[in-house]
Amino acid sequence: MTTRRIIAIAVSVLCAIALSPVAARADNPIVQTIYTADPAPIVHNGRVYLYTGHDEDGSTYFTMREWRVYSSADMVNWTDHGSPMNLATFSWASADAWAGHVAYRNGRFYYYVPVKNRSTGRMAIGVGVSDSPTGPFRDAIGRPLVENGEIDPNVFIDDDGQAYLYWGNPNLWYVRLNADMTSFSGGPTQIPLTTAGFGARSGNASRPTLYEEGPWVYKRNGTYYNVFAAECCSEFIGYSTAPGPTGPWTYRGTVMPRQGGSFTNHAGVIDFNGGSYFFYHNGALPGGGGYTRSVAVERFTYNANGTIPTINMTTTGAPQVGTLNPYVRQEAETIAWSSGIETEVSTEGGLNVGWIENGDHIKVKGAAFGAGATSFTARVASAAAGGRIELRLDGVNGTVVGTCTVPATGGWQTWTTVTCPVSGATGTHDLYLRFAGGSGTLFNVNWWQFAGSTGGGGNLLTNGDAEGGTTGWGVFGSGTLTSQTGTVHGGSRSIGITGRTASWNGPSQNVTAQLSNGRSYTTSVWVRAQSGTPSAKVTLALTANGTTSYVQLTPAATLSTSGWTQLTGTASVSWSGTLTGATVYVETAAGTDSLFVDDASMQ
Ligand code: FUB
Repeated sequence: MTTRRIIAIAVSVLCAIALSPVAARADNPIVQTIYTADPAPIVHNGRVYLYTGHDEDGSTYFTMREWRVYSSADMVNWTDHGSPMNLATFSWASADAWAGHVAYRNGRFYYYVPVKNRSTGRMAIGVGVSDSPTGPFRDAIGRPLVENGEIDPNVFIDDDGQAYLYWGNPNLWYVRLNADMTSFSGGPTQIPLTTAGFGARSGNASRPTLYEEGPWVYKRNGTYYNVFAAECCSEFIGYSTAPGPTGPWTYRGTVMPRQGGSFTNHAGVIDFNGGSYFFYHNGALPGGGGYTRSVAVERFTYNANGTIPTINMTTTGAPQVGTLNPYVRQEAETIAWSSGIETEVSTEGGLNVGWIENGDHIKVKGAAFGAGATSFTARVASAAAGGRIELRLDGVNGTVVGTCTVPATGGWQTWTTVTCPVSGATGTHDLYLRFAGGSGTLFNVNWWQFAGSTGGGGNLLTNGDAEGGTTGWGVFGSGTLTSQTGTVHGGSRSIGITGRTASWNGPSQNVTAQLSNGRSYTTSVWVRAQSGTPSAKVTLALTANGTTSYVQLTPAATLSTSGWTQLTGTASVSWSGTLTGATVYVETAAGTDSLFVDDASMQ
């Protein structure tokens, strides 16, 4: 029996005892499929990417072999992107994939991590690099960036472009990184651990201040903050502030008191979409503790004078930012809460959900069905007998709005698409995919998507998933469209465009007949560069009464050649007089790089 299975049983027993409505189910910790630790969140292109360590099941030490990455646009539904980097990435490392931090610069992501150097037996800081926030990362320099036996790297890039790498336990160090982010100028410098700077600890002559490990340095309104794990064991989270990135630091007190069943804690702080968020870890999952930790998040508001309020751990977590669109393809591994399931690498790209047994479930929070869904489609595979996906609202035992039968497909990675009717799914609800069937493992799910009637949230775009070749697609301006099979976001086909001669040229669809004046539309298009790192967005050209105007349907985001970027946004569309033309198209801010487009929707 796996730990996940024990968790599933423990959770369902607790639910039965408490008899509490499952709709009120906690959303902290963020990840339920594995134990995660040492959160390191960053914001990139409108999403939060959360990098974590991975505590192995049943660990009795910090047994950690890989790092993991999750992302979210709404702070409650988190997509599992798997492992972007592991110990084998660093040929010179032997163990201890401990607390890391990712920094973005010049189109690349740099992942700084502490690992044990095989040849010296000491902890050293390695640096991975990738073109994509979800990896894969490769060893950037083939050796430790810096090594002094200490841990927990954290990078801060100041407004003047100078990057600083901080790390340390028991001391606190920094070094000035060069613009390449993989070398440094000057030597490692110790930040004086004074009691004025980091608080006084009693009864430990070798550690006279509260600073323990895990520095997290950032700047807000001209003040530099260092939020750190304090006074092991158990640790609490404290913080200091300074007028500059290297000090002098002044201790400001407690951010998060000792609590949560793990003797370590580890902070990550970001601002996202107008809110401030504090990430930490605890032992809250069944089987959890000091070596089987879980990452969680709380939203907070700075005090008017810039100080950080005391933040306590909760099981509810942060409130949702916006809603989830059930009418675009959603990865099955996009999860607010799950019970019993695990994730694994899929042959169709990304991850799929697996190890599904009777009674397991996935919750996604705040699915905006609008005027109503009419059908549900899922990508499924089963080497066993298959089973059923029950679509329930607001609770694992909530109203059933549809049931999809999953057949045997002859293999756990032999994928087929199933569709079933849906009725009664209107407005915004927490959606539960409850899995049912016989005994043993039932089936896998790769992705799912609802469809709606006209005006009820259905996709205005034809063949948005590109599985029907180039049907429905045209070119805005110049370029050549092809149906691609080698590089796809989902399914087995995408749209490719080459030969663009202007930045505004791109794959397009005519939606003149589908638009309603004054309505708000949510657009989502997955795009990938065939060359370069262009900035791309989705635009709507509206022609009414002989005049053409342009509506930006999504914010611009930087593309890469190594991964897919979701362009998504909500915009109001209105015009005066008679609409004679409406074309949705993908364009770039500059240049004529060739692109791939897949899984497009507008509703
Ligand atoms: O996860 C291993 C170690 O535990 C980290 O490097 C520390 O920050 C503590 O959380």
